Amino acid sequence: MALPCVGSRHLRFVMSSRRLRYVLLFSLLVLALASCRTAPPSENTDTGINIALQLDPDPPRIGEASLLVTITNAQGEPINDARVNVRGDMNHAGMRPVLREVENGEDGVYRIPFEWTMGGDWLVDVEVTLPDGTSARRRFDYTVTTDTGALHTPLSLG
Ligand SMILES: [Cu+2]
Repeated sequence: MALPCVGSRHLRFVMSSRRLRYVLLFSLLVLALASCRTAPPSENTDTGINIALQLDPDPPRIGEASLLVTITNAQGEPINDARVNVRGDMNHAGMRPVLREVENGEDGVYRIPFEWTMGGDWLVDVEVTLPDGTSARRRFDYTVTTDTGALHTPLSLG
């Protein structure tokens, strides 16, 4: 499913000249950047819609939680009439995503009830749609701890 992040070894045979080698390296770099992008852009400059996400609790742990999505326009003013869709997914196959949709923000903040159903690495996709149909999307990643807090001590290995 995921594209390979490094160049295949069998491409080596075509590197007959130095120039070709640079072309190849550049192509591989572009491919790598396209398929391995981990950090989302800090804002959606194309639409002017800014999406920020805070967690409660933070750091996240298994169980009930709230996502606080803050949406502002290019001038930094709050947007309260957007539809916000959230999809929480883990980085492994076979898991049911956690889906949420809310519509009313207050001071640009949309409080979304959520649940971290499993510990591990999560991807949270936030999609914002304005009444005029303009939409923006941003991806966040988090690691959800299995530690439930002070009452619980994880078993040590070995
Ligand atoms: Cu999982």
